Amino acid sequence: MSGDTAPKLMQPKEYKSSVKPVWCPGCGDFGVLGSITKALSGLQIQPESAAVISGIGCSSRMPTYLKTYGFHGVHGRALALATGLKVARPDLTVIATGGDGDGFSIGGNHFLHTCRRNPDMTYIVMDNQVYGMTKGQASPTTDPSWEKGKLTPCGTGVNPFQPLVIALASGANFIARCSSSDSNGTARVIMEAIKHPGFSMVQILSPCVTFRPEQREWKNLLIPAPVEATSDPAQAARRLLTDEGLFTGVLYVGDRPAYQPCPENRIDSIAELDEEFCI
Ligand SMILES: Cc1ncc(C[n+]2csc(CCOP(=O)(O)OP(=O)(O)O)c2C)c(N)n1
Ligand code: SF4
Repeated sequence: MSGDTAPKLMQPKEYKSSVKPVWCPGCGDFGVLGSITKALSGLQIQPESAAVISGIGCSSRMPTYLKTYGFHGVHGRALALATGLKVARPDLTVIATGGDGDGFSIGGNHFLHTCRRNPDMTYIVMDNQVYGMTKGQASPTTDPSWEKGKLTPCGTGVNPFQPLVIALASGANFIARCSSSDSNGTARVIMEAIKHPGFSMVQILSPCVTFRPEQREWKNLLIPAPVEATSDPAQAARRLLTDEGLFTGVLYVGDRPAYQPCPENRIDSIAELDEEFCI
């Protein structure tokens, strides 16, 4: 066979776009960008076969820095956009990316229902327990005792949102936690998440060195999960509720079938779509 027709072997750096990240030096999101490119290269997904969709936030800039298709959308709406794309183009590898504010605050309702719907896509949340882009307000995952939030100088006083417990309870089929400081380990988990059929939730603890400099310590606190992933939701719930958010690795893998749109409702052309909206 002529080498001309074989797909090009892609190295991780070839998935990066020519746009230079504007993240603060030392931001954990650099590590996540590296892990995503390693995962895409590891699976040899061609850039035109993948789409990375985001909302708004520092972490949501991710699609700009990748050579795949991408869409930097509206705050909190990455999962709605990504689900629509996956339904219309099931052949694409769809990855949604963003932050804890984008995903669990304004996007919280979409998060619940995407876990429930179980479309075949991967959701990467760079969790830094703060709104980085808007200069340091508390987010849903902020510890109540953090007293440096711009709007909460006495701490939030409310329980933090536990994204993985909520993902499990809402029906997510693949649940993992990673650290942005473990580039290769995180790349391996992202590869597993992409290969897993259904909604894969990957929380990556990714320090905001500007507004939460103490998070630089995370790399010394995180513990690789000492057990294999479980397929028993009750066992996964016990683990997630007792690990204090510090275990990393694939923590739960279920076998619920991925969402399939009804073929009878399929719309293949803009003309058909126009007709749908005619009144
Ligand atoms: C509808 C709307 N509301 C609020 C904002 C302001 N805003 C932009 S980014 C952001 C939060 C970002 O935090 P997070 O998603 O955790 O990402 P990070 O910047 O920490 O990576 C907010 C509230 C907006 N852009 N649009
Ligand atoms: S503000 Fe925080 S999250 Fe945003 S780029 Fe800087 S370090 Fe990263």
